[in-house]
Amino acid sequence: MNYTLTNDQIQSYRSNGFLILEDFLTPDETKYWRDTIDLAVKNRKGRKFPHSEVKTGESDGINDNAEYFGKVFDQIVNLWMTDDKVKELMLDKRIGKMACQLADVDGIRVWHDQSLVKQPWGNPTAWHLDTPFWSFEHKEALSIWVALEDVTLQNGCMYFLPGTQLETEFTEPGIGSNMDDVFRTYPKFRTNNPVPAVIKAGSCTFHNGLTIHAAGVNMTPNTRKAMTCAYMPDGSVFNGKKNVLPEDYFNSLTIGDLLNNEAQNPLIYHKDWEKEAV
Ligand SMILES: O=C(O)CCC(=O)C(=O)O
Ligand SMILES: [Fe+2]
Repeated sequence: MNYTLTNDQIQSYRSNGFLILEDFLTPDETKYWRDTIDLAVKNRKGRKFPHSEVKTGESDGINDNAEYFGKVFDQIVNLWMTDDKVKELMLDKRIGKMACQLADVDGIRVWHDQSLVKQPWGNPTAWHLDTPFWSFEHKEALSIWVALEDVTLQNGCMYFLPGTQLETEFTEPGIGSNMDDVFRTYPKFRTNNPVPAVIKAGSCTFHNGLTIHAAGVNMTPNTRKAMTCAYMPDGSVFNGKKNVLPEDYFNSLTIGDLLNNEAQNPLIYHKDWEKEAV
């Protein structure tokens, strides 16, 4: 795993709101990630969340229009909670450190991971923001998106609108069937040019959850498999939204509570750990 970031890469992430990292994993690591994640997905038997019976493709209270959204991708959330090998991959502190360096924060917690498989002929992923869905508000929340197969213009690569993270907000434009719905909230970005992230298996992207992004339609008879993990800066507090939180935990929270439950949002890296190691 190439987990070192140059200053140029960090600066590029800060101004553009995303970063493409070629050859993040070695070919052997890529195969291990793909095999491990395939098995963990299989064992979930279509269950979208660890704590409910909702199946991927069914209405989940987060996205409306299940019929359309079910064919955007198969979405299995928090695989780390149901598979120890995925847990080892997702809680890797080297990745946590990268996330901290990009976000310029002291510590980072897992918000949720998700396996995203665009099936053959899968619908495109409409332009959207991530952070407005989540149960906390932090301008530096971010995600890693690891390609488990070669990702091309044909099979549904990610696209980013550079710099938009500096001007978007936490209000929830949602994600619907129309590619351009987000521009009703952000008309000024309608004429911006997107950057596609065509990457080989084992390469990855990072993006700020406030960067407007999308993914293309899968115009191939093959899958497009990606593994992603969303990160919450340590110290973030509950904003009242349920998102992926299990019912019991959600009901126990009051707006303003620190989201520091290790079983739900493990801290995977903190700057202080470096001092302790010395
Ligand atoms: O993989 C996709 O189609 C979209 C992924 C995405 O929106 C994300 O990782 O935030
Ligand atoms: Fe997203």
